[in-house]
Amino acid sequence: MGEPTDAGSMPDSTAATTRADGSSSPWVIVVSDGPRSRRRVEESWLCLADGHFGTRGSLEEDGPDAAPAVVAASVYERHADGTISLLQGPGWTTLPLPAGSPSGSRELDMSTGILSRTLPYGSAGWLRTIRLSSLARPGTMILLADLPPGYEPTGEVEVHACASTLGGGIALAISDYVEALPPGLLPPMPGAPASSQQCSRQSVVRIACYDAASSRRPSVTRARRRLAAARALGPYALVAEHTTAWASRWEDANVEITGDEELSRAVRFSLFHLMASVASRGEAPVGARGLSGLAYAGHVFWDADVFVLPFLAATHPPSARAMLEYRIRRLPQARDAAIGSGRRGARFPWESAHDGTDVTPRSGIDEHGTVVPILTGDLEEHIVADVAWAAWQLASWSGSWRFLDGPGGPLVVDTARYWASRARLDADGRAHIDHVIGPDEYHEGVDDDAFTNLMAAWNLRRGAELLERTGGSAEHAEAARFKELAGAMVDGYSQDSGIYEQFTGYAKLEAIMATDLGTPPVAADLVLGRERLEQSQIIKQADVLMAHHMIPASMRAGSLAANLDYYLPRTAHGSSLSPSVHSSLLARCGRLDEAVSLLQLACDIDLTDLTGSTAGGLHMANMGGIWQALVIGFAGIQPERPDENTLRIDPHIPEQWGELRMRIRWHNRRLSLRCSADSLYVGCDRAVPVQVAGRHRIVVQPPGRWFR
Ligand code: IFM
Repeated sequence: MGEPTDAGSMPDSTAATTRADGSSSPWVIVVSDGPRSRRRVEESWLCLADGHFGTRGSLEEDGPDAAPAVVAASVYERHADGTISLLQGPGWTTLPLPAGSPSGSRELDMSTGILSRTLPYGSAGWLRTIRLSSLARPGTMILLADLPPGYEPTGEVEVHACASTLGGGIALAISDYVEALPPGLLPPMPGAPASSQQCSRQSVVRIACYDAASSRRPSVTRARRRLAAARALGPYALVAEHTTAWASRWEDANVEITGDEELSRAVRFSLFHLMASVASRGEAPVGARGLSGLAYAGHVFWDADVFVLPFLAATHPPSARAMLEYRIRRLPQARDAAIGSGRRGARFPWESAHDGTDVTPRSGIDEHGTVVPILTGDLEEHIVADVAWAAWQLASWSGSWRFLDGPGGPLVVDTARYWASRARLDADGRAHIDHVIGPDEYHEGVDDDAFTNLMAAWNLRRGAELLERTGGSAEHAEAARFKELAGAMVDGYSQDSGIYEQFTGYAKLEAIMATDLGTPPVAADLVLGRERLEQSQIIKQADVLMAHHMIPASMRAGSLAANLDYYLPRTAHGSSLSPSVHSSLLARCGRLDEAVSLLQLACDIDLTDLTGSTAGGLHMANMGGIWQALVIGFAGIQPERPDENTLRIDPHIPEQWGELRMRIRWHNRRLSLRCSADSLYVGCDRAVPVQVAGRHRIVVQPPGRWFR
């Protein structure tokens, strides 16, 4: 069984979208201070991160109550029971306000990455704060606030360090001082006359600078040095460089649905948190909840490679490259794992943390309090091909072989070697992969999971290509073996039905439909119980359909519609990874109403805490999936090879949306697209060859042109 299911409890939280005066902005999430029971969810929504450090959006007075305050990418700790999770570092956001202060509201401006707060307070009438985690200078955080009565800033630099049992840690140098801030930095004072808004006011200026390291002591000196540099710059310049950095990220990544402000805001909420969660240099491990919470212990799953990475490959390639660097640097452990299981090549772990060994928990507690084994660490092997796919994605969006011919090559070739040693040939020469778990974690230890086999065959073929590109005769011989094996791989496809059987024996299981259990998303394991569930056709998330989503060119021509008809009704969406992928596929098939409603479901997962799990952090894979549904599904763009010389665009846009507008980067070009039900505009900064809806092939010259 996989780890505890994502779907479960009823929604009890909704991020507000309008302010008290009724105004709204498609760039702003407004959160009125809610009941204490919603605080943990609000902290996830309002998390601020810079790719390296994440600070949950706890209230200033929440103090030690907050869960957790600050985490740093790749800084983990080992607990007494041997489990490994992200280390919680010292916080920087506490102010001495009385807990239970009268309720105010907070606004996360996603265009600038600034979280502001206004609350009725003391004799001054209001207290305002703003915070940011500088995108321009990672590791530097700023809090500006009206001076609370009686507050004594330390003026001194305080230093805190928090050591991990794994040898690493997080260091903080922090200072507070009081300064008369120029108007405009803090939000306007509600109800105050314009003349008073123009006054400078005595304010708290807090600057907090971090250093972190996964396996050595963090450097307090470096944190102090960062602090000195930030103090020398001052709050005005720090805010300005941060907002400029966010503006430049949105230049390449913005998405807008012109006829639907709420959907635009929900999509941007996803993109904002994706951009904030991934560093642009070095290595970037992206946990299932990014830097916004501790659920899944901050471990890295296929969520990163398959769901998050394509968005970055298409909008900010340095971050996608940093994510792959995380995998590249852990190839030695993946090679050891392959050898340790009697295979060759590289076997990436289902869950990983700092050092690239497998950290998947071996057991969990079910809803009856019984200890149940968790088998995903042993059996969910498709992660091996997913990593190769991610490397290929970066190359396909960038239109260059350089990464694959260089440092990325082993991610594809060594993973192919793993499959070559993992597959079993039967007496008829057909290749099988026995005893795995596919993306559908409701069925364990199955043989010939179609997704796993199709991805393994895809991986073998791509590995062969790279060997042929760069190798000599030994490599050509190995490539020939890879291709032969890929051709022999069974895929469960039936010519008669047009359906891929999810795994051997799936068709004979009890045909229960998801709607028999409730309205998806349904935690079918809780409704049916594990034993009955395993004997049923109910699936947790896209499995065969996941292959249609990721490697459409490898699937039998025309097979998507029939498989969607067959598998969608059997899908409980018991994982947050599920709705967006189905939305994407439905859009490709022109089933737009259903596609829109699953896209909405995906947006609701965090914004309404749909499954009761947002308190543990935001669902990064779902957020990446939302972008993929829009770009791959609705706009119909899916680069599959580095050497494709034409950008294929095949939009399917609902009438009610008006235009779906998006910025992407493709083959070193910056593109801006406007897709509607009956027209398409392609804007570009350099000439770009495009093929629209499989028909026109034309080279679009800057600044762009319309297609109708
Ligand atoms: O990786 C996912 C998996 O596909 C379903 N269960 C949750 C994991 C982490 O998000």
